[in-house]
Amino acid sequence: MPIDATQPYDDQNIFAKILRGEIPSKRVYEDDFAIAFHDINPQAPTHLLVIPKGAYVSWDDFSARGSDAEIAGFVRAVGSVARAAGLVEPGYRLLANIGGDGHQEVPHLHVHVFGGRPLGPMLA
Ligand code: IU
Repeated sequence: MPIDATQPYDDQNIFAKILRGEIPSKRVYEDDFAIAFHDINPQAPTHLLVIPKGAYVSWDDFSARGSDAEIAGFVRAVGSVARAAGLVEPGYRLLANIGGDGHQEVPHLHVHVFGGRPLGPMLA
């Protein structure tokens, strides 16, 4: 079920538990600002999720409350994850689902990284 992205942050959400290591994940990257792990239901040969370490529900929440260092660090982390996954030359797709109409299901901000095959035109 899509979430209301204006809700307060719930520290019991599944990605918060993955971040704290309370639930296992196939982690591929970590730095001061972000972690990345394999999506459990991959939609492409490479399907990773990058999440900020801070407690943010949505892009709006992150851009309003996140520090410049966190925001810059997260953007760099997404780039590093794509690079480390070997996706720079063939190309890849980034996607962030936000709120109800965006069909966001997990209330911790995350960016999907898709790659490993031609992805076709973007679907709205
Ligand atoms: P969203 O619609 O952008 O919120 O999608 C959430 C994604 O998180 C979706 O692709 C799930 O397969 C993925 N996921 C996961 O990787 N591990 C989990 O424990 C859960 C969801 I729950």
